[in-house]
Parts: sequence; C-alpha cells; structure tokens
Amino acid sequence: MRTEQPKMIYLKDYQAPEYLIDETHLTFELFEDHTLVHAQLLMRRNPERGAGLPPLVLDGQQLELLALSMDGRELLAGDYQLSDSHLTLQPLAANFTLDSSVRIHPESNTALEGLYKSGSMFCTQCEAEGFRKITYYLDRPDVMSRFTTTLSAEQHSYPVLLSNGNPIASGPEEGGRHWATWEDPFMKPAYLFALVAGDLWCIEDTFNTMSQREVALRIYVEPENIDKCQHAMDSLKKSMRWDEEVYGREYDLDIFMIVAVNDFNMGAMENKGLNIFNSSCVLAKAETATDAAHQRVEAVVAHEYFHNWSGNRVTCRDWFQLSLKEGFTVFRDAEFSADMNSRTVKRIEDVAYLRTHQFAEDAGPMAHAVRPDSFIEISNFYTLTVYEKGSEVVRMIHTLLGAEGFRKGTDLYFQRHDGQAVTCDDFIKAMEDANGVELTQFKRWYSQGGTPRLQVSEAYDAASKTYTLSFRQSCPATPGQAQKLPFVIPVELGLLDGKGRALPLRLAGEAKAPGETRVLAVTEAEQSFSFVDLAEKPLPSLLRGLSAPVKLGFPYDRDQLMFLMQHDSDGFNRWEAGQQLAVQVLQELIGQHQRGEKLLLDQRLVAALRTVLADQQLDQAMVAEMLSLPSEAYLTEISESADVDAIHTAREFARQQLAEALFAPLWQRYQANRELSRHSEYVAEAAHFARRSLQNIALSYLMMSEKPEVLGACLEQYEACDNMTERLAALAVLVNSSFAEEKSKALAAFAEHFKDNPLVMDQWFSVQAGSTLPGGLERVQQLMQHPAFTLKNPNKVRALIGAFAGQNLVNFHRADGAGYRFLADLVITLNALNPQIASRQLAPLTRWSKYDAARQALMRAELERILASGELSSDVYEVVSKSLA
Ligand code: B3K
Ligand code: ZN
Repeated sequence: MRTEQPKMIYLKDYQAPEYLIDETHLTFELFEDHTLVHAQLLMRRNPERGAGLPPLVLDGQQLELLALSMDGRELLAGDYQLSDSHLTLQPLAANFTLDSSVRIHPESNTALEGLYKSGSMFCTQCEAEGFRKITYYLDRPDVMSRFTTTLSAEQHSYPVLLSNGNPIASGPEEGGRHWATWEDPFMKPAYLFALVAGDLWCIEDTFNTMSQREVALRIYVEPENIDKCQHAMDSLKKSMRWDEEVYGREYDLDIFMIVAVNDFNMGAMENKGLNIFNSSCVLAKAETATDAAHQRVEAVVAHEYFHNWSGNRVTCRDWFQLSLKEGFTVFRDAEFSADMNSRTVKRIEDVAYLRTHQFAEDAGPMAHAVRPDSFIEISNFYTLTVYEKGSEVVRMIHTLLGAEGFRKGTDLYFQRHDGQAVTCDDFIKAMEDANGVELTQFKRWYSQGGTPRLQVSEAYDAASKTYTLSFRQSCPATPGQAQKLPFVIPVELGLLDGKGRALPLRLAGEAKAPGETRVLAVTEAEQSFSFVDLAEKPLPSLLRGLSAPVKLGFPYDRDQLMFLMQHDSDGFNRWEAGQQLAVQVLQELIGQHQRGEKLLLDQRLVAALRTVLADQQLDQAMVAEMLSLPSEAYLTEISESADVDAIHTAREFARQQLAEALFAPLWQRYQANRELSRHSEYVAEAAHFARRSLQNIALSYLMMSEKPEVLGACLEQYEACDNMTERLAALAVLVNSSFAEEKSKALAAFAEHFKDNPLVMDQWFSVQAGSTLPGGLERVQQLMQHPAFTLKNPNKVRALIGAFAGQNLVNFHRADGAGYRFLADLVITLNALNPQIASRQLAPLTRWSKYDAARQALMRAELERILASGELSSDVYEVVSKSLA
C-alpha cells in the first residue's frame, strides 16, 4: 500500500546513478514465519557523475532493518535516515562495502511481488521494482551487478534450492536445514534476480549449442505435474535452435531452468538462467490443455528464452524503455511461432488481438506512446501498447529494411551493447548504422501515441493507363498529446486485374516493375503514388499482413470484398476482406435493430462463406478463421458509440442465419473432422490444430439448430474425445445452448473429474463466465462461492472475473449497472490484496466513453466510488484518476 502521495515520474528527468554496485552477495535464511536477508554490496561512486560524494539513497519497502554497516563499521540510528521507501546514508569514500540485514515476510505477501510463497514453495518476482521489497538496493535497471546467492531452508520441505547462474556449493546445516550457493557470472540488474525453494521435481534434457557446448535444461514443477512438462521442453529446445539460426544468438550459461508456480501475476519472467513461469504457460498435455494452451506454452517459453539476449545481455536503461526489450521480444516470439506453425494463421490471430484490444487501449484514457514519457506506477505500463504495438513497430523496421538488413541491425545492436543498459534510440541507431539509412521520422512511432488513420482513395486514367492511389494520414489526440506529426507508414500492397491475377507494380518514373507485391512508404500527411502500364482499372489489395498498425479506410463495396476473398494471392488479405465484408453486413444489421426494423442478412455473406467451406484446398485453419465473425469487442472498438445490445443481437442473428443456410456443408466438414479426431492420437502440430479448429467452430454453428443429431454429436465429442480441445469446445457449446439438463450434467461431471487440476478448473470457470445467456452476473457471483475459486490466485481472477467483464459484454454492461458495481467492489477488495491484479481488472471500466450516456454515468460513478474508497495502491490510483480526468 502506498504511504506517500503517488508522484508522476518523467523520462526527461532521467539521470545516471550516483553510485554503482560491482558485486552483490546475498544470503537468504528462509523460515515459515519470516525470512532474513543479508546483503553485502561492493559499491563505488559512478565516475560519470563526477568526483564529490553525494548521499547514497537506496530503495527499500516493507523491510525491517536489523543491522547496517559500512566497511565493517556498524551504523547506528543517527548515521542514516529511513523512510517508507528509502534508506539514505553518507559514504565516506569513493569505494566502500555496505552490509545490511533485514527481516521480510514472504508468507503473508499476497501482492506476489518481491519474495513470496506460492502454495508451499518460495519464489520471487522482481520486475519491475520488486527487488526493493527484498533488500535495500539501487533498484533500477541501469545498475548492473555480479550476484552470488546463498539460500538456506529446512531440508525436508525445501529439498530444491535455486537461484540465477551456476550452482557452486551446497551442504547440510544443523537442525534439519541445508544450504546452496549460486553464482551468476553475468552482470545483471536486480529485476532479473530470482530465487526458488520448494519440494519440486524436474524433467531434464540437454542442448548442444552452435559452438558445441552442452547446456543442461531443467523444468521444475510440483510432483503431480511432472507428466505435463514435455511440451515445454520441446518448445525450449526449438527456441534455442531458432535463435541460433535466425539471430545467431547462443545460450551462455551451463544450465537453463524453468520453474512453474501456480500464483503468478503475469505469464512468466525471464530471470537470468532461472525463468519463473505461471504454471498455465508451462504445463500442457493433451488431456488437460487445449490447442490454444499448447501454442501459448510454446510462445511464452520462446519469449522468455529470447529475452536472454533481448533484455538480459542487453537490458533497458530505464523503465520508459520497456518496449526496447518487450516489443522486440514479442516480435521475435511471433516470428518463431510463425515458423513453427502456420504463418498466415499466426498473423491473423495477432492482428485480430491487436485491433480489438490495443486499438481500444490507444483510444482510451490510459493511451500512451510505445515509449511513454511519464508514469506513476510502472507496473501499469506492461501494456498492449508497449508489448503488441511495440512489436508492430519492430515489424515495420523489418518490413522497411528487409530480413537481411534487419539482421545486420540486430547483429550490430547485440555486439555494440552487450552488457549494457540502453535505450530505444540505441536500437534504432544500430539499425541505421548497419544499413546506412536514416530513421529519424520513423522514431515518431516511439514518441507519439494513438492509432493513426490511413484514408486511401483511387483514380484511374484509361488514356495514360495510370492508376493513382492517394493516401491521407491523421492521428487522433491522446492524453498529453494534442497534435501529431506524420508517421512513416509502410504499406504493403498488390493490384488485381478483373480475373484476379496479380499485376506488375511499376511506379511512374521507374524503369521496370520490381514485382507483384511491394512496400510503399507513406511519409507525408497526404501523398500519392501512380502506377503505370495498367490496361484496366485494378482492384487494390492494401496493407497486406497489416504492414502498419493503422486503421485503413478504402471504399470497397461488398462485391469487391467477395472478389478479394476468393482471388487475393495474399492469404492474410483474403481473410481481411472477409472480415470487412462481415463488418459491413453486421453494421447494417445493427442499424436495422436500432431502428426497430426486421433484421435481414445480406445473402452475399452466406454465399462467400459457402464458397470458403467448399474449398478443400484452403488450409482448414483459414476456413475456421474466415468462418469466425468479428467479435463483439471488435465491433465495439470500431463503433463511435457502441450499442451493446444491438451488437449482440445482430451478431447472434447473423450466426443463426449462417448456421441454417450452411447446415449441410458445416455438418459434412464437422463429421469428417471428428471422424479423423476419433481415429488419431492427439498431436500438437499445425495441421492438427487446423482440423480441430474447423471441427469446433462448425459444431458451435451447428448447435444453433438445436437439432437432436447435433446434440448427440456434441455429447459424443464431449464424452469420447481424448483431449481438452475437443472436450472444452463441446462443453462451451453446451453451456451456451438451452439444453439445461445436459449442460448441468456435463458441468458437474467435468468439475468432479478435474477438481484437483487448477488449470483445468480455470477453463471450467471461463467457459461459464463467457456465456452470454441471461443471468450472467448471477452465475459469476455464484461461481465465486465455489470451493475451487479464490481471489488470491490471479489465474482464478482472470478466468472468472476477467472473462466476464472483458468478453461477456451483454451481461457485464447490463443497463442497471449491476455489472459495474460488481467489478468496482472486486477492485476495492483486490486493491488491498494484490494491487497489480486489481489495476488490471479495471480496464473494462476505463472504456466508459464508448457507451451511451446512461452507461457512461454508471461507469464513472463506480470509478468515483473506487477513488473514494480509502487508501489506494499507486497501481489502482493511477488508472482510476486518469480514467476520470
Ligand atoms: N518481463 C516480464 C514481465 C514483468 C511484469 C512485471 N509487472 C515478462 C515478459 O514480458 O517476458
Ligand atoms: Zn517479455
């Protein structure tokens, strides 16, 4: 809890540290009711900051100081000043050793930051500023130090003692205790420190690096989960190989460890040599984890592993530079997943996510640039903008420079900055220097927030066979940024002739066409490009693969979109054309509903999807993606003012109509795929993911008919399948149906069978939280009483509360405001328990400006109530106060 007035921190105030810490020697004595931490810091004056000896100001929170000495001389109360957040003292020489002993209480740490207990094990989470809850320190990423760590604990309960680096010694102690010492040879900031103590089992493997060094690989879990680690291990080895092949990056320690913990605020953490993971991002086997969960494990294992270079070897100078490591590493993991699975499908999923959620953040009160220029609480800036938009910014550099140029840039970046704490400007500088280009204007992507709009118009001149595309870019104001300067927007495009063939793309003034797809860089507020040699007016395929994170406007009519859906040589844009067609059709239905008219579905959507379903050549995952209508959340994001009920009614109506019209082909494809599932073993590979995804979306449409044969098929799949992907999909379909008896039977059987598996129970909660049938809030409130639910576990909060408020829009936004009241009450409770989780759950309330006046008033009233509810954490305070500003 905050004890000082929350204060805004600015990038422009950055100053290098006054002191450095060359060596950090830590000793932890772990007990059930407290922990003792002894720190010996070898410190010196930072020569960059001049000669004098200013006071040393160490960070420290919730620490009970037991002893303090400098160069062996004990310091007494008058020798230093203590506040809630700092310890200040006066060094007497440029080089000195500081020893401190503190007592902390991991056993009652519910914020899950610093050292805490997850179940019976001790673990840590230090990024961004959690190390200051462990000991007094210069807790900032530009202070890098060499760490040795000794842990001591009772041997029977904590047989495994881990920290960063390599194990160098261990032994027994009196009283049934034992100890172990770890040494990390690499300089690192405190946020990468980690410690684990527990009764853990591990699976082991090895990896031979490109220079033929053997690295030991270990994944530690609680004993009951030892059968769910292989997929993570396979993913780790693939990641290590991929980073060597694609980036030339080799692993650098003799051992790499992953530990799975149940109580964790985020997905995982890249601590040097000792990654700590939310168990949801490690554990996966067919019977308990869906295809999506398998893919998430693969992606997160890769992401954290890739941080070893993009984050650890080269780290951030300050937290404003967070996207330096996060945007880059998300880009790296996305490319890895694209290489391991289907590239087009991966891009579709990422774009749908970005446009639904990051664009919404960019349009709300918490909007900020990829490199923010101020914050109150850094934990609030682990955002979709820093991660996902940050990754898009790196992707644009890759698009502009090409794969080879990009690789030259990353080689230079890693070589030039190895062992340093640097900035986003340093990253760009390496790209510039390695390629002999200038990216000054491009850097506006780091400093300006908001989603740019790119409006495109066309003109064709038959006489000169010239086709001109005119681009106009603009960017809405965001908090603190009224005016925006033009961005560099890479637009990847192609042109189609009347038969759907790709045309050569020669710009006026060019000797010849470089190809049939190319990238134009739009750099001005208004800019035109003329293509020549075009005997007929072409149809443009614009912004392929979403080559820039912008909102594109082009006046396509529905027939043109249907044409692109069938003929575009770019798979991503075939999907995109289908989405735009569906958006137009759904917006028409929304209008009909609002005017009280009878709903009439444009049959062209039916025809387009019929063609897609009949296409046996098309990747089944693409068929599934194209059958998925834009989500209610996306329809909300693109509305000026969102009408929750109209959006829901229109979308459900369209699904119902499609289900009826396409029953036969859906049934055929469902049965064919279920038949294959029934006769093959579960395999976590793209072709199998594809088959199951089409099977499951087909089932969800088919069930809208409520025909007995479909119910029969659904129950057969639910009961007879051998994997969680099919089982959960069948359960979700039942939960959203009106077959009350079958539904409650299936839910009860599922809970009984999986009651001892918390990750599976999370899915059981989510499926119910997402059901848009009436009474959603009451169901969620009742589920909170279920013995498997607890507010102390972040996964449970996300599975039930997060899924309800974030995805079940009709129920959360019910007109009487009960959904808002419920969420505000929860945030107030969570604020005292776990500020980071409380603050995250607030997001849906911050989107109030999207809704009608009555809902706006209700949402704002709840934000006001939270603000007035007593002492708020800086996390919750920042989000609430900015949302009301
Ligand atoms: N770097 C961590 C995130 C830490 C969040 C701290 N509140 C995980 C990741 O992005 O890899
Ligand atoms: Zn990361």
